[in-house]
Amino acid sequence: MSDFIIEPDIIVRDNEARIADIKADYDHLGAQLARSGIDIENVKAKVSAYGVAVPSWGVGTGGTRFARFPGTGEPRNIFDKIEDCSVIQQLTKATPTVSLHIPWDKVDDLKGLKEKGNALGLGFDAMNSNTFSDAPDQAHSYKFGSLSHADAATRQQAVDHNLECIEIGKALGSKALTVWIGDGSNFPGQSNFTKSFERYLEAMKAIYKGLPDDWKIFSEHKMFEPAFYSTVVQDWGTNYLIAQELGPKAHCLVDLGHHAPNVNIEMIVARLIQFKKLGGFHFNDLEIWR
Ligand SMILES: [Mn+2]
Repeated sequence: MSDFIIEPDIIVRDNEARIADIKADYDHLGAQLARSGIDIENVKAKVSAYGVAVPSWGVGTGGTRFARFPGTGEPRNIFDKIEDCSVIQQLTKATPTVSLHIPWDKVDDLKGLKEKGNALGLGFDAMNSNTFSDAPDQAHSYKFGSLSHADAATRQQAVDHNLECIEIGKALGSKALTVWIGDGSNFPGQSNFTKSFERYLEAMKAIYKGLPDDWKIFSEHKMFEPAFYSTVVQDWGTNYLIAQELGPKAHCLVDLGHHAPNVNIEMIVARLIQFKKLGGFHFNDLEIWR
C-alpha cells in the first residue's frame, strides 16, 4: 500500500484509456492557436505552473450557519482532511497545497503533520486565523468584535492568536497568513466607524510586526455578514487602505463571493494588480460565507 488513497496504477490505467482522444484534441487546439501566433507550449507551461490551495474546511460535508448534515466517512481531523485533499491533487494535479484554519486544524504533532503532507506530496499554503467565533477555552469573547474590539485585552487576544497562526505556519513551511474578521455592527450608532478601523489597523500592525520577512499577509474583505449594518473590512477600498498602511508584505485577498450584485470584480482585480496589492483569491461562487 502506498500513502495514496487511490492507488496510482488505477489513475494511470484510466488515463491510458483516454490519452488518444486527448492527444488528438490537444494537437488540433495547438494547430488552431498557432494560426493566431500563439505557441501552445507557452500556454501549457503557464497552466502547469498554476496551483490552487485547497482549504482544509472545504473537505467534508459543507454547511451553513443554519444546519449541517454530516455524511459517513467524513474527515475527523486535519490528518484525515489532508488525505482527502491528496485525492483532489491525485485527480487534478492542480492542487499541490492545503490551506489550514486555526484553531480548527490545531494539532500537537506539527512535525507529524508536515511529514504526512510530504508523504502525500502536499505543501502548506496560507494559514487562516479565526477570530470570528469563540474557541471553548478563550478568555475574551469575540461577540462584539476581535481585532477592532473596543476592549484592549480582547484585541490583544486576537493579535496573539494571529501570531500563533504564524508560528504554526512556520513549522509547516507556510509563507502567508490570511486574516478575515467578522467585526461589524448591527444598528446605526452602535460603533464608531473611524475608531473601530483605527483599532483594527493598530492590531494588524502588531501582527505585521510578527510576520517573517519572506511571508505575506492577506486581508480579506466581505461586505456584510455576520454584521448586518456595518462591517469593518467591507470592501476592496478599505482592503487596499489596509495593505497600504501595513506595508509591502500586505496584500488584498479577493473572495469572489464577497461582493454586491453587479459589482465588476474584474475591475477590482485589475486595480489591485496595477498597484501591486493583489494577494490572491477565494474561489467562492455566490454570496455564501467564507
Ligand atoms: Mn473567503
